[in-house]
Amino acid sequence: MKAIFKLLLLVLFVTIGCTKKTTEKEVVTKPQEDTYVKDNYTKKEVKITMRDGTKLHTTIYSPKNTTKKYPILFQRTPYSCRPYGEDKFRTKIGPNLNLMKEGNIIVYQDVRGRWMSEGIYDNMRAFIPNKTEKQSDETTDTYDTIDWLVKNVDNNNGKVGTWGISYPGHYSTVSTINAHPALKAASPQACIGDFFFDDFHHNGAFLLSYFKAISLFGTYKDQPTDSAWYSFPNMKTQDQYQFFLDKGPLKNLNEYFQYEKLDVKTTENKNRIDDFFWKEIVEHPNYDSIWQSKGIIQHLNKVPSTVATMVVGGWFDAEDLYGPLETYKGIEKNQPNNYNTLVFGPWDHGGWSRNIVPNKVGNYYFGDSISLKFQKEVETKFFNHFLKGDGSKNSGLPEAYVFDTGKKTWKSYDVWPPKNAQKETFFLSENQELTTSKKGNSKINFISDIKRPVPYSEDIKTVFTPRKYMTDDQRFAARRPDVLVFETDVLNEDFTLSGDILAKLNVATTGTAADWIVKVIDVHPSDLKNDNKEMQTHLKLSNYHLMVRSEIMRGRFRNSFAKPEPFTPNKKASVNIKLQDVFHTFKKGHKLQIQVQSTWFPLIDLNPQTYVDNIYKADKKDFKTQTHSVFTDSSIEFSVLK
Ligand code: PG9
Repeated sequence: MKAIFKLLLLVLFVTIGCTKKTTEKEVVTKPQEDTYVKDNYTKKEVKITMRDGTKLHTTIYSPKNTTKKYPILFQRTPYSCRPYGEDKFRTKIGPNLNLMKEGNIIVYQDVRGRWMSEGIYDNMRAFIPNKTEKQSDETTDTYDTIDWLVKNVDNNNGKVGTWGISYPGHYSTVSTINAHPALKAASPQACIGDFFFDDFHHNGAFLLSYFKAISLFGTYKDQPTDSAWYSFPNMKTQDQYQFFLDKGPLKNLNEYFQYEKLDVKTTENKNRIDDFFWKEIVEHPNYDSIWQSKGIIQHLNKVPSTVATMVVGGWFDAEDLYGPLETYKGIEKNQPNNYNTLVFGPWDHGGWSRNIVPNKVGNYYFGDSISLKFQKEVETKFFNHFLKGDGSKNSGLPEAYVFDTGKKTWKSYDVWPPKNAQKETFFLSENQELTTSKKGNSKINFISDIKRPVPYSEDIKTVFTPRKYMTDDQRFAARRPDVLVFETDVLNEDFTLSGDILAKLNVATTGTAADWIVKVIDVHPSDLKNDNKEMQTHLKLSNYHLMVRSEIMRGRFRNSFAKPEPFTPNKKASVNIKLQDVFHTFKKGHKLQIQVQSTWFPLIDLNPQTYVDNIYKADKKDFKTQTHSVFTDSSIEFSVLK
């Protein structure tokens, strides 16, 4: 009896001890930093009036130490300046903790039509050329705000920098266009370039995986509010693949975008859409004037040389990859004398801003403290040079600072892509070979079964936006009959890709419509051991099929994004797919593999595989299983670093 009592006591103490230790641990590590901002900054909230009279809510954090002057670091956002109230403080402000602790004036603004700002929101509001004096767009809202800030905020040194990730990154790009003279530095990061190629669409194909995010940007409001006015659809499942497969045609999702519950028995009600963003997506399936007017890349010929830019992105960013790459290239092309630099690292969406040691994307580990070093040695240096330093072009930072995701090392180049990158063509040959010599002209057939589309991930999950899949192991796909696989022999030397990739497919289909997906994969040797403990248990690094890059082309847009066209059944057709830049060494002992497929579900919505004018309005009867073919004179052109 005594022994049992002793044992129970021991168990009790151990339990309390653990709990106590945990509690102590939480108390000890409850960082002083949680109150750092409140202890070292004052906070003001102002409504700044734009030239058309609209008032935008702006939050200003100023260092309490007023013995010196500071630059203004400014972010415009649709995601709110929360917390609201001059007595409520964020725990972290600014691009990173280094810049927060050094002391800067840090400003956030709710963009027009969002949260506490007045006005009506418009996604990727189009730039208005030849504006009248009172006409406003996002460039003038930025200009008017900067003008007010430098004239009214105490202790500012007259210099402004903008930064932001994703949508805030887009607004940083916008800040450079016809920029205010006080704007000296801008760092658009994972910046949206164009919603027909970023986020919601890839080459016109709809990202069904963004379904939950639509109402965040499409729920109407016409009054300032400090609390969320939108709600997210409740899918009532963790298995999005099954949910969307069961839902069928996209128009069956309209019911999730009706504000009040309607009697959806009537056809009119069933198809009614109240969400203005979903309505915009449904009514504009092609790259028409609506989407074209919203793209920001076309306006990068209006970035004055007074603004230094540092564009930042992640090689495994599932949301905005087109945007940062095209923004950097657009400024290079249009403003060749500007100070314009690029940083691309082994990150997913916004990974460079995280204060964590192990840098991983999904199952794949790239190293420790990569984001922390970027923040301290690159991002902080960039802003200090142009906002506190001499602002010359000799910043000490490279033109292109890029991470080789195969070798897991940083490289600096004075141009991106590197000058010594050369085009090299490989053919998708018979016997699943990927060879530099064209072999014959046969074709490989596969059945594209719309009832069993190729999953884009093995995970059973429901996402707000896609993220992890960009480095997911692709073995599960390689073993499906509707995924064509082409691969090199085991490489006998390192093989480095640096720049974009162009897949030139020659295809046919028994139908009149099809999607084409190409994936570039690094097949790892089978004798590799796991190098990070968080790898999903069903996976091993041994023979890991790392996806390095992937892209889709909705076949109807193969010749024009504005003027779609059907395929002629069983007639050979060319489909070219540009895959975004990579910087990846396929190491000796690895293999380079290409996968080709026609469904990628539910990352992308299902193509009916029979041509309809508007897939968002297609009926169940339009969806048909078809047989597709890939001809073995198809090829893929790489940018190879010699
Ligand atoms: N570009 C990202 C996004 C846009 C729209 C919907 C969901 C995500 C972002 O701003 O994070």
